[in-house]
Amino acid sequence: MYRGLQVGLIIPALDEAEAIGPLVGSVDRTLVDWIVVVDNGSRDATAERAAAHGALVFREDRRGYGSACLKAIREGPPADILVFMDGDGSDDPREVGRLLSTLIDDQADLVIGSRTRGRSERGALTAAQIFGNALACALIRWLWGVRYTDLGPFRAIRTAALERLEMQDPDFGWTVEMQVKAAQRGLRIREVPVSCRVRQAGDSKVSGTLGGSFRAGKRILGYVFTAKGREWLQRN
Ligand SMILES: Nc1nc2c(ncn2[C@@H]2O[C@H](COP(=O)(O)OP(=O)(O)OP(=O)(O)O)[C@@H](O)[C@H]2O)c(=O)[nH]1
Ligand SMILES: [Mg+2]
Repeated sequence: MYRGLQVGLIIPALDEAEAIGPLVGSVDRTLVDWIVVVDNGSRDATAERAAAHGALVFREDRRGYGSACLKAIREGPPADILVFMDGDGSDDPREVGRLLSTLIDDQADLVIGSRTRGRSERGALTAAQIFGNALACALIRWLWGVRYTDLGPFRAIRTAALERLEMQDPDFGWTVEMQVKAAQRGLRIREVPVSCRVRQAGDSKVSGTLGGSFRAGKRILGYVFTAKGREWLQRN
């Protein structure tokens, strides 16, 4: 509960057995009412460890980061505010309070945790990730006039605002979809610096591999151009 508001934390996780327990266990439960870990068919003990540390565990058979988030939004307990965070320990749960206070104090609808504005541990962000993020943010600024500095996973949003976004991307287009739609619909957007650590254990599924980075980059840039194209078609 944060200043009388119900807060839910959503963590998509795939094969994060080593990192997920300590991560879930270190969340300040005076701020967060419930934690949902969405497991996409992990082959390790991710689900058991998350549950043992107090998370509700959902299973989603449809693979993908966005599918997991959508499952939690649809089936999670009620909340006024939803916080999203990765399951590999890269984001620091101690910074949840900073996202929440900015959301409330600045009367924002969406608060993005910006890793480029915060302090990143050496090696936490790859060159491809930094370049891809900067490019996507520059495009969003050019096309919609909203200035973001990151597409990081760590973020907080009011549930009512999220419903207006009608999120759909089942994969790694999820974060950019939320930010583009927030810009299109004129949500009140803020950023706060967050720190970013090297994943605490386990294997990378995205930016740690060349193929993963390429797929995510293609999906993100593809989303930006498609969104603009659709907007243009609707107007003409
Ligand atoms: N539910 C679900 N979670 C996923 C899937 N793929 C990745 N994840 C989770 O999404 C988060 C981001 O994936 P990572 O592999 O850490 O990607 P990254 O942060 O770009 O790369 P790292 O440098 O390894 O941290 C992690 O919490 C993963 O467990 C998926 O298909 N389903
Ligand atoms: Mg990661």
